[in-house]
Amino acid sequence: MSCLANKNLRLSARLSNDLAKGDELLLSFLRLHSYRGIPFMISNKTITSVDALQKSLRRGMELLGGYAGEVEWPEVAGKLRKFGFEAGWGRTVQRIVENFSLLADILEAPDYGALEKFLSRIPMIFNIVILSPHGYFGQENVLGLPDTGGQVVYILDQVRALEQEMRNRIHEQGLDIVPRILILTRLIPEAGETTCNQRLEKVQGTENVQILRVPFRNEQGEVIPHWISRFEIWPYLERFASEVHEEMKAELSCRPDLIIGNYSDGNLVAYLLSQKLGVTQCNIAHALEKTKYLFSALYWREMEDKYHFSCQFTADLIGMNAADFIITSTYQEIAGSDSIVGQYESYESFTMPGLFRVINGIDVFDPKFNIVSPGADENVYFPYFEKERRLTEFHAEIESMIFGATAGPDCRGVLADRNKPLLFTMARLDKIKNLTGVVDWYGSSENLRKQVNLLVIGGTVDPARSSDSEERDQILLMHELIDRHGLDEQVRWLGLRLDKRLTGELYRCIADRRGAFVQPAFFEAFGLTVIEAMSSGLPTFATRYGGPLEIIEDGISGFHIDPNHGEMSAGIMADFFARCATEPDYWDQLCRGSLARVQKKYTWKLYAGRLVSLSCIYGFWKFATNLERQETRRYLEMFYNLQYKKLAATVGVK
Ligand code: UDP
Ligand code: LCN
Repeated sequence: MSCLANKNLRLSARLSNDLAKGDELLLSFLRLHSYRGIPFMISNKTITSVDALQKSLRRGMELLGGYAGEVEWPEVAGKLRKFGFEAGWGRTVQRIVENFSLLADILEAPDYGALEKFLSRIPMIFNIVILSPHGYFGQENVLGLPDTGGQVVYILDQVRALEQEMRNRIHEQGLDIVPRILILTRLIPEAGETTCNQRLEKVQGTENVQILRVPFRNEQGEVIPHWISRFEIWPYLERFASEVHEEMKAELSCRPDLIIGNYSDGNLVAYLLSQKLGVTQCNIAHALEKTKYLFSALYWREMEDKYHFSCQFTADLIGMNAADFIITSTYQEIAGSDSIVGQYESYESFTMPGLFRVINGIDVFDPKFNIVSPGADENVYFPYFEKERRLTEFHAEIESMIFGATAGPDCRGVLADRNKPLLFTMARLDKIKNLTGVVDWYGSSENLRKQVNLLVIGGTVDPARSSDSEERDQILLMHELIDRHGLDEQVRWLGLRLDKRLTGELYRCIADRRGAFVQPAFFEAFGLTVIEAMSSGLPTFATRYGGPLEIIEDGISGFHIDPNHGEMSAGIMADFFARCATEPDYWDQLCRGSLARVQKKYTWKLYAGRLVSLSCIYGFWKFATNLERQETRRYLEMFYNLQYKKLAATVGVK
């Protein structure tokens, strides 16, 4: 963990140096602040120098010494304006004094802690644009569709938490501004049972957050009607970015204060927009493909037809180097662990033979990296024993989903023995998620089969209904495994897309029966299902490759399993259930451990507070280093135009 501390020190040292060179920088930054032409904090006419600012701060503090702490800004505004202050310092006198004195201290002696605190209190973030082009971005009926999983859940939870945080901060700053968030995604005319063909959709549970959808177009300008795999969207992104720019301008009627990109495509579009508008760019990877596929750089040619990694890794390099800051869900996502290379680390140096050789692709010690872990929606994923909150109205439906006596088009297998606990797994039916692996381990383990039933939710049961070739292969393999091991009475496979509240209640129903959750992926960047299950109180077994290695403390808040050693993993699960049978408190012990872990580390409230603070801090950082970064910007622009565009043109437009 020491490298992260180092990063903060480096950032701190640079900021302190810059400030030591001139508090002018901070003053110029403060003078920039306004909202739709109304200045905040400092009047440009009265406070024109650092000396004048220091004097005004002293006079301001003296004046406010005569007021009670709870007196509000409008009452003191007239007097403070005479010293050159405008709204934005705080709602109450207590807060205004705190901020005056913080700034006065910083101007006396720069200190990173105080600077960070002060910067995060400056009113800066009112409009946020979030980019997530690929997949089906919707609020219902989408999870489990190809390319559609945790990223959508993450963003929808993120915007709720962010909006709340922005509203609280704006209120505390004494301002009367309604924050706005726009999620920009792709409009898919042939949207099936989803709303992805609608241009604008309000996000439930928010005041002012919308999903704005913009279609992909071919070179002739015709709208592309169908879903396109995330591996094949590269030729559409530049045009998408420029249409997004127009639509965004029309919707917001001002420049956003922050642009957040998601995944390789969203980060590339975020780069194009941020560059055009000069807005702070934040990147979130979710899951970089590079480490998911063995030797994906070295053997890129062999994989090019299917995955187009030449485009994706080029886009990644541009996005991550252009970003003002990057947030990751875990530490290992940046720098890896003893047994696995970090997702970002894998971009440090690599070769794609015949294409390029990358040296210093990214510096994982760059202070732009920050760990800000997501949570699981606490209104949906709460402990099974909170009886009064339970959604009992779903119980009959859940009962028939799990134990229904007939299989149907969305279901295979009818459980013969209803008394056994359930081992539950759920994911998109991608190869990497390895749901077929868990069915194979289960089928091969007499010990596990004896003790539990297996419930699998993922994909569709009928291969003809899948539009994704990788998913189709997995569906066929799943059927083959159920046949081969004769599992129709012990495995229930559901190809359903559940409402999130139903999913929450399902985890709890599995906990009622003292079951467990298993996440067997070959690699999982973070793993929202892992924290959802843990938040419900379910003991969880999860892959040791990726985020779950950090989320779970082995044997305390769950268990690590190795997807490459199925027999061993099945053994760990079988031992757990055997121990629970003889030692009933053992299950409760794991349940308590899981709940404690998520409460401490994985909540959206923690996330939103940190992200808004970082946006302010890096907003200042961008301003402070604007000139120094011009060279990098030019290099990236060249890389984009000469390399990326050429590669994207090789992906067939369909
Ligand atoms: N999910 C779902 N139904 C499915 C598959 C997934 O509701 O058939 C949800 C799941 O509850 C979680 C998200 O989709 O909220 C998956 O996120 P995760 O991070 O586990 O994996 P990803 O799909 O992003 O790789
Ligand atoms: C994508 C993934 O593959 C998951 O591991 C993450 O949990 C999800 O995005 C949300 O970041």
